[in-house]
Amino acid sequence: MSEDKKTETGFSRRALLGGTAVAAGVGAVASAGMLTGSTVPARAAGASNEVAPGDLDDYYGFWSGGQSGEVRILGMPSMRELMRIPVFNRCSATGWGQTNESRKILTENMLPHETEFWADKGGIPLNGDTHHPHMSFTDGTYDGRYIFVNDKANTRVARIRCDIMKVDKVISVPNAADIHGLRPQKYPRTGYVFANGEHRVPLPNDGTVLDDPSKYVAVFSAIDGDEMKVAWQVIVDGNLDNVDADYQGKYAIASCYNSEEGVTLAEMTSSEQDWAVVFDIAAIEQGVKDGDFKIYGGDVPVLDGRKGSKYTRYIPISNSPHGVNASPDGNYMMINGKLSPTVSVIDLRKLPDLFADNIQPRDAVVAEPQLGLGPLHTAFDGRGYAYTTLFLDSQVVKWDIAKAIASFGGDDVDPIVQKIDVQYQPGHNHTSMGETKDADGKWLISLNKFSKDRYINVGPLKPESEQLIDISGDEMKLVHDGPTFGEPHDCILVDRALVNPNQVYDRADPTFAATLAQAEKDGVDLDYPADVIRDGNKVRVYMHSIAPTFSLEKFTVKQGDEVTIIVSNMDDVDDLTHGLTMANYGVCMEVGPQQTASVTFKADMAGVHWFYCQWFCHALHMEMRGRMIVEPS
Ligand code: K7E
Ligand code: CUA
Repeated sequence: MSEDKKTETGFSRRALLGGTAVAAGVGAVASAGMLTGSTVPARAAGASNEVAPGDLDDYYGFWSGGQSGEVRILGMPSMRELMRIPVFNRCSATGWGQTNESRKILTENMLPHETEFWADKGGIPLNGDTHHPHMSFTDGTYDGRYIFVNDKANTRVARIRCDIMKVDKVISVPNAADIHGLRPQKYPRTGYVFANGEHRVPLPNDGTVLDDPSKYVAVFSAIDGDEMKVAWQVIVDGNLDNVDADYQGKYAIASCYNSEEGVTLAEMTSSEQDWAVVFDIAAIEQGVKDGDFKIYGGDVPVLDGRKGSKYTRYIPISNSPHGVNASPDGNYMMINGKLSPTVSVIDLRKLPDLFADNIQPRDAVVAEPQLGLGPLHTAFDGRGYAYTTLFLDSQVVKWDIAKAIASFGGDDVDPIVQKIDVQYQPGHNHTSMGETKDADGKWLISLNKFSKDRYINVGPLKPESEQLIDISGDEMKLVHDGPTFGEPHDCILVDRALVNPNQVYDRADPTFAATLAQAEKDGVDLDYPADVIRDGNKVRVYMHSIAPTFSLEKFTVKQGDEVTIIVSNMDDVDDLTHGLTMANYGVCMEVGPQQTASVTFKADMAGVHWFYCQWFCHALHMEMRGRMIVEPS
């Protein structure tokens, strides 16, 4: 950040906080942080998760926001919440869900029937149920490009760009119902994003088939993560819960907790055996090439992967398995038992033989350690140990993968190394870099569904409780309790060296390119506009902001006009965000440095209405405002 730019644009927020000397000092620290962590020594794991004031965290934690519909960024191991990324929700602070740019992203890939359904309901569903945030991979490890996340509530998948930490694509997944499990392809790269339609529904679900569950199907989708378009789908028996991809780029494996294909609780849990379904990616791609599919949902090739299909194999697993986790050595896939006290270990190297029918499905299972009650998810440290959450026992169990295999083979060895109590009833857990081949074995986070007495009472609705466990030594040690809101389900811990967001927007950023294209048509200055363009009863108000002013001190419209306000923030200083609130019109948006954002509303109320900058930016921030004068019609 340059001092010259600061003088051009007035005082930066930093300057306000303590004069130029301090500002320069803070700037220097901020720059060091940008250099992929190399200039700030990594703190020793072990003693504490404390990150002293002014020090930086070692990991980015990307947290699902659960029913809030968000994704959040936590600094780890401090567990400080650093940022919220609105995804499927309406965000009051940033205008996500209201700005034209965000609405374009949220609506452009809706299905035709959804567009029709939402037309008189605000245009978009503004709730979501995020479970599984995962970063894109290259060669088995995180590559810092994107975070993908599912919306179980409205069958969507979103992509977050890690350079600006904002969503750039949202797609509705046709044919499938209620996307739950989601994992990116790890090798050679992402590539595909695998997404499980959890609930079984008729295909097509258009009213032809109704209360006849025997005709419902679950749909597995492979989304092209570059194009954000469904590449192909496979229908399966049973339902689909969680999914993971291998490290070879050959298979994806999903768990099924309802092989009974029931629609009531009793029906769904009646049988002793469910299964994991294995998808052979190359065979499916060949099937698509050979035309062995039907088209549903517009243009999606849907293959039949039900029992007997060459595209899938069904491996019997005890009662209602849940989590699916690939070990970082690339050899095993853990299927977590849930209602069974076991984790079933599938040896991925046996899958070619399974698809060649040289072995029986159960022969692919090489261990099935009894770990405790309610195993849901498993994480890894890269040293041969696995860490499984036990929902009913409220514990995390550390176990030795090699010993589990030996004991399955008949050796008298106990794979269990240690059990540690967590507060309470954990779902997912996650280790630092643990879902990549670079699992570093430093930290484990347990995402607990209940917090009860762990925090001061905030009323009937309690926070979830994430607990940080030091796994760097021989023994697991609980070091920190961190509350979270909404039910996050899942998170990932990414080495900060792999994530390098921008300080300011690029003026050519595609998220507001359409807005600038319209500005160009209107003949206004793309960077420094101060124009009001009337187009029938549509009025486009172009302003730019440089702290502490908007380029228009007032503008006049007629009552009933459709007004679009387009603000370009020309401050080129990091952390110098402005915003625009149109008072009493329910309009508010973030405008980051070098960003353009716009919002459209109907100027129904005659009179004088102040717009103001709602993001503190300058000593004269309160004065950063202007008037919209609405002449009565
Ligand atoms: Cu286990 Cu939605 Cu991944 Cu909850 S899921 S725990
Ligand atoms: Cu600009 Cu506050």
